[in-house]
Amino acid sequence: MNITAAEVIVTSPDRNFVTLKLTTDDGLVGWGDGTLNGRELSVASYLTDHVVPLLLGRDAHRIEDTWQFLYRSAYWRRGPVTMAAIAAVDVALWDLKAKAAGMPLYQLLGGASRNGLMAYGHASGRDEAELFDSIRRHLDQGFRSIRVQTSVPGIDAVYGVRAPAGEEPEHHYEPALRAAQPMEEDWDTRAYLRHIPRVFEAVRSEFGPELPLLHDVHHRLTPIQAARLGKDLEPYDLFWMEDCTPAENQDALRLVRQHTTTPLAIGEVFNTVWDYQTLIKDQLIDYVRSAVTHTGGITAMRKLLDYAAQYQIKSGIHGPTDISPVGMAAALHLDLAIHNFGIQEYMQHGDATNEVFRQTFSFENGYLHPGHQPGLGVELDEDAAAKFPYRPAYLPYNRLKDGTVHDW
Ligand code: KDG
Ligand code: MG
Repeated sequence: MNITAAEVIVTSPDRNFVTLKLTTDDGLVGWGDGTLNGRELSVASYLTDHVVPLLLGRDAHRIEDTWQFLYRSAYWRRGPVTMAAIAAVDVALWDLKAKAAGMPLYQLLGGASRNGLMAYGHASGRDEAELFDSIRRHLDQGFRSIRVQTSVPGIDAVYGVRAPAGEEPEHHYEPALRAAQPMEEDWDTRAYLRHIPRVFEAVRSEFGPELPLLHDVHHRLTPIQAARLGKDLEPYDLFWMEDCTPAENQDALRLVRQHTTTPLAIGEVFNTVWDYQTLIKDQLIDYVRSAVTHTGGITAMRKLLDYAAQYQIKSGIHGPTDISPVGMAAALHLDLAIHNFGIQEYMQHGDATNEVFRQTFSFENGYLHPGHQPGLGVELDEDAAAKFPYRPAYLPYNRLKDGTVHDW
């Protein structure tokens, strides 16, 4: 099964996606996701200019060898662009192998370890009434675990708060706004730390003790501030507190951990197992948040999650809408096969994205399933993709009241 063609497709239905298409001499087609939100064309170039020429004529069955070859022959290691490009190749190869075997990918990864994948949705509101409505809407859609984000008095624009249903399409709050410059948002740590525990107190008293609740701090706190928030949230029994502090310095999480029993999730901006070495070995976290798309694909994620399993650390694979349906499907097959599955993030894509990416995965009663089609179960419709050309889009960034740039 040799690779005869490799092509990078950049399309922008609701947002930009970078997709790798591999074709083999058996006539099979495999798809990989290389989308890196806000920096999409760098991965497209890495693939087109540097990787595609190396793939032509290679045996598509040799997944591990191709992974090692791309990782080591580049000489320059790690980094989001490289690892997203390797992920695109790796996932496309797994798609091909599973199609060649006539099996859904999870069968090649060891078969199903469960019947479905508990998914969490994103509820948010500018005030309590909007937040409660959003939670109810998500419960009506079938979600049984909910991420809670709200506006904060004293902050004009906060991460993760979408306009209520009816005012804008659900997917429209997306942070990668189609602007020529990154949007500026503002941040006030003291206002945030005062407000968030009150929000969770209100949500718990309205929705009861059972509903799993999650919260994303989005890298904004110092370790001691994160420790305080974790302690303040303990009465509300969170499923996890995500990205409470930036973790280039992995030891930062040690301080948070010493102060709170609120479970910690981290890793959506990481791209290799090395970013987790201390975090996992010293049991400083509870959930691994990497995306298959940003962490070298199925091959690398499987190894990372197996390492985490030795320490009773579970998966919480990144699944916002900047992961394409191809990347989502890869996550779902892996989730189904591994033993240490925790939860899967699920933000539904918009209609235009679903028109470009034909999917077979399902969401019922709070559980996702990748479906039973051979391969990933997602096919890109190239005619539909061509209707949505690339448009530059940046993620927002933050400034403090005095004008200092802050983590977003
Ligand atoms: O591209 C950035 C988004 O993927 C990120 O902001 C989403 O934090 C996120 C999440 O938890 O889904
Ligand atoms: Mg996050």
